[in-house]
Amino acid sequence: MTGDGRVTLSEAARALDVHYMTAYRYLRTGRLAGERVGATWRVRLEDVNFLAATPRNGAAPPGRRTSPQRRSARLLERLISGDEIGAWAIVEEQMKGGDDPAAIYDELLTMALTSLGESWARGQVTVAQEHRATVVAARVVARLGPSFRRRGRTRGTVVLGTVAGDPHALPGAMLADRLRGIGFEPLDLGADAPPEAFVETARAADRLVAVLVGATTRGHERVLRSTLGALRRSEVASPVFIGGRGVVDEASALTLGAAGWTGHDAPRALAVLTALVESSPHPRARATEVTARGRRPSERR
Ligand code: B12
Repeated sequence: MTGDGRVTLSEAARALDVHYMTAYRYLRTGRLAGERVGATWRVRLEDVNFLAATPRNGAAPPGRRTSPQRRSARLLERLISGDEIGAWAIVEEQMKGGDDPAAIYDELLTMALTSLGESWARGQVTVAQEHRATVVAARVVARLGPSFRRRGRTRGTVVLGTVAGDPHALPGAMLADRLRGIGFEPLDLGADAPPEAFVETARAADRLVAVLVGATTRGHERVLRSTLGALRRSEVASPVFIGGRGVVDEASALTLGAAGWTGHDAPRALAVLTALVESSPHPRARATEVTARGRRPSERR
């Protein structure tokens, strides 16, 4: 063992009583986190001991689950390595351990991406690593997305997107899935969405409940204002909210002309939209009324 609590992969394989190639596969699939030092792999003895106590089906034994911080750190290592298979193995392991896709998004992925941003800001992660990590995270989100699908009639459409000039696409993609998970039909415009894209999509939406305009970085006030202005001029009658980490608080959202603020995380945004539809005496009728230019869909055809 080295002085820093790490062992070589051969030592880890012996401790786990598996072939070296099996231990290597654990590395490749993310069951074991490792770092390459020259020609050899080093892994933390603590992780080896944890894996040794974990049943072979991948589920952590009751009472032996690692802390959320440790789990998101393991995921972040896989993201930064550009290792989609390993990242997905960690997600699957969490789901076998009882987490649902919403928890994977709101805790595991959000924590990993937040600490990616902090490491980038401290200069500990390069721009290349940040890009690789984001691509793998996006692929994980794409794989998890269909599990948020729900049967039955939806609670109405929510158009959402991130304003022109802001390249962050994952916050909207993750929020869209979370909205679908509680029964809304999301129409996600992705990142860098121009005002006209919000207008066109909102006007064509069936049973539009609300439009959510987002910013992940600060300094987008001017374009937030112009997007809201374009929606107002086009007579989209549904409420337009703004949110995301680039919008400081409710007061600034209201100052910019929004109907309200959806906050900095998915649970708050879901609560705002749920309150919106539940506060209406006739949510479905109301959702039908708030179509583009104040006309019902039948009148537009
Ligand atoms: C990945 C990433 C990037 C990628 C994005 C690629 C992509 N395809 O998405 C790239 C590399 C392009 C990038 C670029 C930049 N980034 Co960046 N990035 C990140 C990082 C690491 C993850 C973002 C993410 O996906 N988060 C995951 C989700 C879950 O985040 P979330 O905000 O919690 O999302 C929830 C809420 O927003 C909420 N929500 C509530 N209401 C609403 C409403 C709407 C409409 C939406 C969409 C969401 C929403 O729902 C979401 C789901 O839970 C963050 C770190 C972080 N803390 O997030 C930095 C971060 C956001 N980036 C940052 C910065 C500074 C930049 C750059 C300006 C850097 C630069 N100087 O070039 C540029 C932007 C350049 C520009 N043109 O503006 C800073 C922002 C700091 C600030 N306060 O403004 C952060 C926080 C990093 C840091 N710690 O400093 N970035």
